[in-house]
Order: sequence, then C-alpha cells, then structure tokens
Amino acid sequence: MQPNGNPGSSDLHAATAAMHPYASRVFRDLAARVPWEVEFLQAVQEVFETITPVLEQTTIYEEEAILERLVEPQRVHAFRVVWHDDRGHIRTNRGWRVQFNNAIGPFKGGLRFHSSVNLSGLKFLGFEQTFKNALTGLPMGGGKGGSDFSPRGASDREVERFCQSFMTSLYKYIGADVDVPAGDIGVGAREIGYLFGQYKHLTETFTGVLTGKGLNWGGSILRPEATGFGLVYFTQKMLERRGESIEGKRVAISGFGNVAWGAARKANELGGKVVTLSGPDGCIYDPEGVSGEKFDYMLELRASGNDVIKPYADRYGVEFRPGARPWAVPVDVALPCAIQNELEINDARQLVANGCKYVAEGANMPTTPDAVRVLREGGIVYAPGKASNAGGVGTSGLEMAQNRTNTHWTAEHVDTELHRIMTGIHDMAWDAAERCGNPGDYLQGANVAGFLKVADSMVDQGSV
Ligand code: 2IT
Repeated sequence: MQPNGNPGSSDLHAATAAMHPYASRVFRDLAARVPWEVEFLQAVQEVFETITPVLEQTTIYEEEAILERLVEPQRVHAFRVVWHDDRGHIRTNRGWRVQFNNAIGPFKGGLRFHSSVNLSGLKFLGFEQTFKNALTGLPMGGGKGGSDFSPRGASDREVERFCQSFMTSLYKYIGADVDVPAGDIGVGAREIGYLFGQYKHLTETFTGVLTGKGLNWGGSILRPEATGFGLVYFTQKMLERRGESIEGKRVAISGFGNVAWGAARKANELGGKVVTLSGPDGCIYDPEGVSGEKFDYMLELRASGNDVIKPYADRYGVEFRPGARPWAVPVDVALPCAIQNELEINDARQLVANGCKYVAEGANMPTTPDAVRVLREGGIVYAPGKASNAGGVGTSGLEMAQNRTNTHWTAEHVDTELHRIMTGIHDMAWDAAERCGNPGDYLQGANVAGFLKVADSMVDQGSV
C-alpha cells in the first residue's frame, strides 16, 4: 500500500500475479477506477484469485463480460439522514443501500449502523453477500446498506427517530420482491422494529420487507441465534471430515455481539469450551469457559450500548487483557466473530505456533489476506465467512419463506432447515474444491461454487 492507503503499482502486480489474465485485467481496471475502496478491492481480489480453474475451462464468462459486470453494483442509493437528537439539535448522517446483484433473487443483506461505515465497506459486504447468498441454495441476490450513525450512546428515542428518517429515504427502493434488508452490526431487533414500523406506516402495507423481525410480527424463531449456530454447525462439519468433534475442544471467539453470542452458546452446548470474548477495549480470558448465565450477561452487556467487554472480567473475576485480541490464547478452534480485518498476520502466526487447527469466520472478512495465507501454510483448516457465517442470511431466507406462505415454523423445523443449509454449503464448497484439484480448500470451494451459480444465472439472463 502507498501511504494514502491506495494500492501502488507493485501492490497491484502482487495482487494480480495469481489471477487468470482475464481476472487480472478486470481487477487492474477496477483498482485504477476506485483505488480508495481498499476493502472492496480486497474482497474482489480474494474471489478473483481463486476462480482460475473455472476461467481456464471456458471463455464464456469473458465473452459475456461477467467479471466486469460482477464488480459493478446494479444500483447504489446514497442519501442524507436528518434527525433530531434529544437536545433538539438537528443531526445529519449518511445512508446507503448497495443493491449489488439480483441474478438469483431479490437483493438481500443486512444494514450496518456504525461510525466506520462508508461506501467501500458496504460494497465489499454487498459483493461478499452475493456469493454467500448463492451458497445457501435459496433464491436471494446480494445487497448491503447502512449508515455512519452509531447507536452507541444514543437514547432509545434517538435511535427511533434515526431509523424513521433512514427508512423515509429508503422505502421506495426496497420491497419483499425487490430488496429485503436485515440487521448487521448496530442493527438488532430494536432497530428492525423501528425500521419496519416506518415502512409499514409509509406504504400502508404489511409485508416481509425486512428480516430479523419480532416473533409477534412475522419474525422467524431462531433468527437471532442463526449466524452463530450455523457457524458452529459448519465448524462441526469441518471437524467431522477429519474424524474429530467439537467436544472437549478449546475455542477462542472474538466479539461479544449477536454472532459471538450464538456461536458461544452452540459451541458450549456441543461440549466445547469457549475461553475468550472481546470488544474494542480488549479481550477476556475465561479458563472455565463461557457457560450458563454468562450468555445472558453477554446480552445485557450488548444492550447497555457501551461496547466494552471489561465488565465481564470484573463480574466473573477473570483476566482482562486491555487492547489485546484473543488470538494469543492457545486453542484448538478460533472463530473470529467481530469485524473485518480483525485477525492479522501476527495473530495468524500466533495461532499456528499455539497449535490451533481450525479457523472459521463468523464475521465478514475478519482475516486479512496475509493472515489467511499464514493460516493455510501453517496447516490450519480455514473457512471463509461467506460459507461459514451464511446461517444468518440462510435463516432470513427461511423467514421470507414463512412470510410468503403466511406460516410460522417451529424451532425444530427451523433448526433442521438451518442444519440442512450449513451441511449443503459445506458439501458444495468441499466438492467444488475437489473438482479444482484442491481438496479441503474451503476458500476456493466456496468462491468457485458461489461464482458459478451467480455467473451462470447472469449468462442465462443476457447482458443486463
Ligand atoms: O452478513 C450477513 O450475512 C448479515 N448481516 C445477515 C443478512 C441478512 O439478510 O440476514
């Protein structure tokens, strides 16, 4: 990288060295056009590097300009979000909805409310979402949206007014057959409630326009747990392939939000010991393992809106490591569940040195490309988020199915379907990797399987 964070020509050379010439050309054009969209370029690079076997087999994707079209969102809505804070001051935030790709179904993906949100971040998330959703086997295209508004420190009423204003600018562009947003970082049940209420108010319709809804008004049971549960189901499959199980394994989890909570619960239920959690302030090391009422306390901590994990250490008398990440703690399985690029090269070296055997991503792109390389070279089995964290959006797909058919499934039914989705993704990625001659390479397998489904649909539908 150059000092301004933009890729320089030597970086570009390195970035495209492993790509097929067609992918390399498209990537270079893209990098020249949006050099500042560093996270987006990172996500594109990761996919482009792994689809060489597909591009070598056929020229159809090049003839149909599939890669050029894949890296360009179908449409981007950008709007200002004006709201009144509790002191009566007028506040202005920026809002976006990136409608990335609807080749296989309506745009689908979360909304992120966080001070760090910008267009590059949402483009990377929308791009990833497109392949992730394809892997679920359900008819969902890819999208992502959000705002640089942070609910942290805002009152309930402020969050309500913000959500209403956000939806007032967005409602014309979404719909059950058009684009179905959901939650992500900073957007949970409370925010979905306010967003849904405003949509319903403005359109005078009651439809499945959002997922992650409350159980009383069209939500699916297990949607809150689904990303974390699905992550552990996927991890279980990875371990099974090597004749192992989660039982008795030490597990490091980062974050303490929705994904970390679900993953910790399920890992604990299956006999694993979750020894870490983390926040922006540092990480905790709990040698006894997160269990029992500690899960409820995680929810309490999150609801407090303070975004710090230290109170967990104070309450349970365990070690708090200020400013540290959990990856220095010796474990068998690491599940990064916080945010993009939270596991860097030195963290990866530490995991390898400590004998960690599995890394499965609960967050979107939490592992940097250098760190992915170190993990894989170190013999760690690695699963990319677009495969291992797809249980959240998969269960959103189940919520959409229930809304369309006016039904409400039982927890057993949803859990069975979630299992089926995660097993399907695992096997699809496994088989695709095998066909590429790289058995066990979940990164290549997931990228190739997701790419083929979306790309072939685009070919079928002509040059739009
Ligand atoms: O990153 C993700 O897959 C999500 N935030 C869930 C998206 C959804 O539409 O349920």
